[in-house]
Amino acid sequence: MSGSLDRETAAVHELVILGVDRPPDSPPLTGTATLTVLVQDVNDNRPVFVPPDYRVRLLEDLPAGTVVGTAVARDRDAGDNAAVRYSIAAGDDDRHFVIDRLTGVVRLSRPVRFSEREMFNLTVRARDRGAPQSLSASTTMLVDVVPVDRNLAAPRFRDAVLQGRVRENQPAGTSVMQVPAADLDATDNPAAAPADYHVVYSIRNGTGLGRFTIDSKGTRRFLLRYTRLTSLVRDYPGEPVPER
Ligand SMILES: [Ca+2]
Ligand SMILES: [Ca+2]
Ligand SMILES: [Ca+2]
Repeated sequence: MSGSLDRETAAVHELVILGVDRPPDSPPLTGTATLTVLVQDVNDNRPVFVPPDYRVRLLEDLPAGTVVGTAVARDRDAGDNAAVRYSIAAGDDDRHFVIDRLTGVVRLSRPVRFSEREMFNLTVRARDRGAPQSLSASTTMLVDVVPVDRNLAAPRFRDAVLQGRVRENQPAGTSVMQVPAADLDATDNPAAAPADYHVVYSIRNGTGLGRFTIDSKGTRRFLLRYTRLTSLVRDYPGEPVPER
């Protein structure tokens, strides 16, 4: 054997062998044989990711089991030397993700919230099963968490015009009436967070401005006389929504 063999270039070589005798008194006779040489594989290629890195978008709040992305690595060797196993090597300390060892499919193991994490930088490793030495390669999978607008409903008072009565000369702090505003996110929107339906009250306008107060911390009442007041309610994260 001379030169080097590379199974990945040519896995089989065929040789024709010639034998010649050398009789002193007659012409030589020849015989031939065909020799096939199979080049056995050595683990001399590491896995290569295709494409070399990954960037995926992931909607927040999707359930466990959702496919996030798929890492694919090719290995030019043969047999176990090309059998790739995948793992997440770094970037997932809180174990939001799980990768299929054989297919490279990355799935959610639990939902992610944009408010907690806006991006993950996963290191995905592919390792072949070559012996005595296995080879590996790493890539990054950036996961951009995409927020979902969960605040769908504005707070609503039961009526647009409300009337309360209070006798004159009552001491300051006398409760006039309770006017809760309902936010349907609390009851009809399973994806809503508490801030999406926690209602804050304030008095915005009216001739009684400064004489009446409204509790903004959830007792849901305000002090109101028979003067006209315009009130405004807002749920926490959004822009204030004028009462209709
Ligand atoms: Ca090889
Ligand atoms: Ca290999
Ligand atoms: Ca709301």
